[in-house]
Amino acid sequence: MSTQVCIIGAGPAGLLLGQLLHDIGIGTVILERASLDHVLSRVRAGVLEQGTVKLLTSAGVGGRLHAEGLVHEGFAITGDDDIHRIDLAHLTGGKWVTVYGQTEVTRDLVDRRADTGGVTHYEAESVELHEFDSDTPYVTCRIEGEEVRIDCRFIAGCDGFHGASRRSVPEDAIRTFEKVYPFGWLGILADVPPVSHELIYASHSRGFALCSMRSKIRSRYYIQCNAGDSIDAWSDTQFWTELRRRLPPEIAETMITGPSFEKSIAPLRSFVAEPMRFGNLFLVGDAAHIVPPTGAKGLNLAASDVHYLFEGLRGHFLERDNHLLDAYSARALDRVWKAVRFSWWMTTMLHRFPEQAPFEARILETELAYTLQSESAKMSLAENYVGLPY
Ligand code: RFL
Ligand code: PHB
Repeated sequence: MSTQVCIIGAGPAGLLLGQLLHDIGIGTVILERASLDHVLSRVRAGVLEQGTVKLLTSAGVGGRLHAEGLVHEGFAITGDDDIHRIDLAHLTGGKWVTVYGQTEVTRDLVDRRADTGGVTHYEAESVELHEFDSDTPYVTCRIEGEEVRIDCRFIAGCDGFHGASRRSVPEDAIRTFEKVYPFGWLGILADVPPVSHELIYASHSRGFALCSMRSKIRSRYYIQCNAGDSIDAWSDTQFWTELRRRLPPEIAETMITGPSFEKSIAPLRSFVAEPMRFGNLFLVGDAAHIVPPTGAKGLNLAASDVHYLFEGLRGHFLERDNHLLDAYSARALDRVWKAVRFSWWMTTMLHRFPEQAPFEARILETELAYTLQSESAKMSLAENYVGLPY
């Protein structure tokens, strides 16, 4: 088998890159370790920047997104008793975000790839990358018990944090930066109307909570939990009780609860690998970087990486011009680090850290108070939340 770009991973990064390339006639094969059912059942991000929506639209998957996505022009940050609205539209000169689940984004991309005849191999086992420091790299794997070799010009490593791509780079060629936070997020999905029509980021003395949604009848709620907590230790009743306690009483009183149909715990970490190019292998999305979900940036960063790589590959194949491809790593990392900083800042300011020194605790309280009082601090928050331009 041979193709121009072999893409490892059929998450949003791999599928979006694959579609953009396919639509301008550049050949791609996507290799995905999991089954299609598994890929379509993962529940993750919910907030899309306008740049992400634009890119998805240009990949031909804007239909359902524009029809069903919820436009949000603001969100709330609450303390133990107080509620502050961050008016995104006002603070950014008219920008907004769209609430539309990653599960739906993935489904739309999977359907579009099938409709346009793109090749994706699911349940590809033992994916290995070879000779990507040459102009004739190749990927091997096992598909339905058969050994397969895919020759290509470039490899796009879109296989997430635990994938094979980053691990195949020699240790002395890569530098990594990591911060693991001493807590996780326990998240649930439930078919109950959201407690508010906008997202609520709750910075409570008992710990952080987030009220988000997937639609007008489906809520996505999170609470900060201990890093080592087991999911079995959290019944629905315990979850709802704790969530209510972390919201100002006037909001908690109006919350409608019901059985959850998805419940999981995500660890929180910041991670960056540099550079994002190794010869003819490019790392894209979570394969190269992870941010804690507090700033809603992970999927959006995967999209901006895809944009930069797509521009580079288009230049190479259609215009015989490599300058954007050569600039990929630097352009992507510039935006990545700004989102890493913002996500770290939101996480640090809004969560409660175990065993925190009293001085640090007061500084963080003051950081939040200042942010909510100062128009320029709120403008900076809003500018980053809606997404820096690219
Ligand atoms: P993915 O989605 O992890 O996809 C990688 C794909 O590669 C496959 N794979 C392999 N395939 C072949 N061979 C191998 N050896 C392979 N190893 C892995 C995997 O099966 C998978 O299909 O990475 P991608 O495409 O870079 O996308 C990144 C996003 O998924 C991620 O950044 C976001 O979900 C993060 N995130 C959020 N991002 C936002 O922009 N806004 C949000 O509101 C938001 N909320 C969240 C989040 C992530 C969360 N969790 C669970 C970590 C909320 C949560 C709770
Ligand atoms: C979500 O809806 O899953 C979500 C929303 C905002 C975040 C993180 C996750 O910051």
